[in-house]
Amino acid sequence: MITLYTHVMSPCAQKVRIVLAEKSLDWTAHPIDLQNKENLEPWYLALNPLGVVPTLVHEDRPIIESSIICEYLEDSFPQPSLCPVSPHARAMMRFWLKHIDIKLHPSCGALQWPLVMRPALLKKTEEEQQKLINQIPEEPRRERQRRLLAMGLEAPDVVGSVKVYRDTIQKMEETLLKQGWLTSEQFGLADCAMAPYFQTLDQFGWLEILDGYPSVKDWFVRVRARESFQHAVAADFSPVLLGQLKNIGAEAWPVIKRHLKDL
Ligand SMILES: N[C@@H](CCC(=O)N[C@@H](CS)C(=O)NCC(=O)O)C(=O)O
Repeated sequence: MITLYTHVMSPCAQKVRIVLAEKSLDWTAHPIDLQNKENLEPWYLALNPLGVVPTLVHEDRPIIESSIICEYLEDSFPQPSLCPVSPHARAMMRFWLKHIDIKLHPSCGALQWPLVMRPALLKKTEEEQQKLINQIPEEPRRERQRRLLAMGLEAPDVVGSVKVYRDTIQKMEETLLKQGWLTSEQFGLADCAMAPYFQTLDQFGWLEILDGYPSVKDWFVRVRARESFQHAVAADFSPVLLGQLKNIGAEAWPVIKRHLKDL
């Protein structure tokens, strides 16, 4: 009944997988080969015209955009609830979802894409590379990928992305000093949506970025200990894959650290 077009390392797909696990829903995974741009093939664009993962298909209807998918799952399968009760907490939930969609996600992409996707694209001829990039439907994403392909972590996008991460962590610390989870005392959709962006830091061995933010550190320890996270995210990272990611993360860390110092 539920199919998720997904990729192991996609934070947007991971957040949906966490929600599916929190709700103990059965679903089928359809992995999309992002390294080889299967997401731009006509059959996939027919499902998701933006050419990105995830796409959820439920009762033969595709739903796109990860935050919308999460809210759709909450509406369709309300128990156990991941939505806070009070109007203020619900507004905060939407604040976090929006912040993640428009700021943190592109920033995570600017840090992860050069390390994970760029090497596969660099193996193609320049003509093939540009042909694939030209097919990306949205201009900002297309031009950002062009810069990241050309310059890797030296692209101008990277310093701004490190700042967005740092500012997000600061805002989370202020919030988590007052309450257990991002929107209330209950784990909720905002926590599900935020968790993958810390998986990205963790997989590259960059959790030092949390030094000085004890509440955020503790939040991530509690997120990581949840069965949903273990099942929907951690289980997809084999020791071999984690070893590779830690190595490329360690190589990149001096650049990230330099940007952090410059903030
Ligand atoms: N706003 C979208 C963003 C989805 C997105 O950027 N997905 C990435 C993986 S995390 C992707 O499919 N990238 C493929 C590409 O850029 O070519 C959502 O929330 O679903």
